[in-house]
Amino acid sequence: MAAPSESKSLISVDRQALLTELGKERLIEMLEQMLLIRNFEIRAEEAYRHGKVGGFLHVYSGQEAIAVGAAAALGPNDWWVGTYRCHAYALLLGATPQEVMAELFGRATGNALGRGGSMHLYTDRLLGGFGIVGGHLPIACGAAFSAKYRGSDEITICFLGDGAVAQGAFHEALNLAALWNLPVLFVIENNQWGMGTAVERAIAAEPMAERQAYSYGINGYSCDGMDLLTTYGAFKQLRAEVVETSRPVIVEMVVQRFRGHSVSDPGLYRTKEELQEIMQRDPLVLLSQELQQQKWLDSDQYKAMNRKARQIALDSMEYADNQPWPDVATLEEGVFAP
Ligand SMILES: Cc1ncc(C[n+]2csc(CCOP(=O)(O)OP(=O)(O)O)c2C)c(N)n1
Ligand SMILES: [Mg+2]
Repeated sequence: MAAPSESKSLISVDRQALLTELGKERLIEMLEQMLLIRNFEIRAEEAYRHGKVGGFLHVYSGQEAIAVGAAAALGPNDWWVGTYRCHAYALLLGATPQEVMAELFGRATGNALGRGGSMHLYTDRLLGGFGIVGGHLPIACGAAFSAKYRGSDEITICFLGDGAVAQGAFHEALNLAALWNLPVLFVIENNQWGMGTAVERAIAAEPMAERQAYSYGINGYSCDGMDLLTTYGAFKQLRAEVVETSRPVIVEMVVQRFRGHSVSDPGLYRTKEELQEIMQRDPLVLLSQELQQQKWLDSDQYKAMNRKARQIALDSMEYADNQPWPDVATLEEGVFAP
C-alpha cells in the first residue's frame, strides 16, 4: 500500500451513466427528499425559537446530498449509525415527519416516545443518533460484527463529523474494524467546523480519510459531498468495495453546513460573505439545475415541489403541537437501572 499523497483526490463519477441509470423519476424523488429535509428543519428551527423544542437542535442544511445519496445507494438491510445531526437519516429510513417533529416537541407519540429529542432518532435500520462525539463508532463496529457473524452481506454505514477524527474512539474503532475485517463504511461529513473550531485547527493530517486509513491498512477516499450524483455514485462504489473485500472503508465527504452548529450558535466565526459564497453550491440548487438542464424539471415545478414539502413540514408542526405529553408514571420504562 503506497503512502497517501498530501492533497485530496476526489472520487469522480460518470455523470451521464448515472443520469441514465437513475432516470427522471428517481432523481425527482431524490430532490423531493432533499426538499423535505430542508423544509422540515426550517420549521424545526422555527419551533425551537418559539420554545416548542426541548434540548439541542442541530440541522443538516447544506449536507443533504450525503444522506440522500447514501439512502439511494445502500441496501434496504444495511445498518445506519449516526451523530446527533440525524433528522435526515431518520426521515430517509421511513420515520414520518409527524413522528420526528413530535419527538422534537417531546411528545408521547414521538419517534423515541418523547424521551430522546432531536439527537436520538431511530428506525428499524437506524441504530440511533448519538450525542457523544465519536462514541458511536464502536457501536457501528458491533453492528458490522453481528452482520458478519450471521453471514449476511449487510454493511454498516457510520456517519461522523470531522471533529470525531480527533477522538480516541475513532482510532479504536478503525483499528478493530481493520483487524477483524468488519464491513463498515465510515463516512466523515467534513463540514469544516466542530462547533466554532475550524477543521484545520483541530485535525493534524490532511487528507483526513486517506491518511487515517493508511495507518490502519484500509482504503480511504475523499469526495465532494454537495453534489447528489457524485455522492450517489461514490456510495455505490464504496458499498460494493466493502461487500467484495469484507474490509472497512473510510471516506471524507467534503461539505458545508449553512446554519450554525446548533440553533443556539450565532456563527460569529465566519462572515456573511463567506456564507454567501459557500451557499452558491447549495446541493438542492445544484440538483435542480441538473434536472432543468435535462429538461426533466422547470422552475414552476420546482417551486410547487418546495411548496408541497413546506406544507408537509407545517402539518407535522401542527400535528406535534396537538400530541399528548408522556405520562409521568412511565418515566422509568425503558431504563436499565431505574
Ligand atoms: C466527547 C464529546 N466531547 C465534546 C462534545 C461537545 N460537542 C458536541 S458537538 C461538538 C462538535 C463536533 O463537531 P463535528 O464532529 O465536526 O460534527 P458536526 O457538529 O460538525 O456535524 C462538540 C465538541 C460532545 N458531544 N462529546
Ligand atoms: Mg464538523
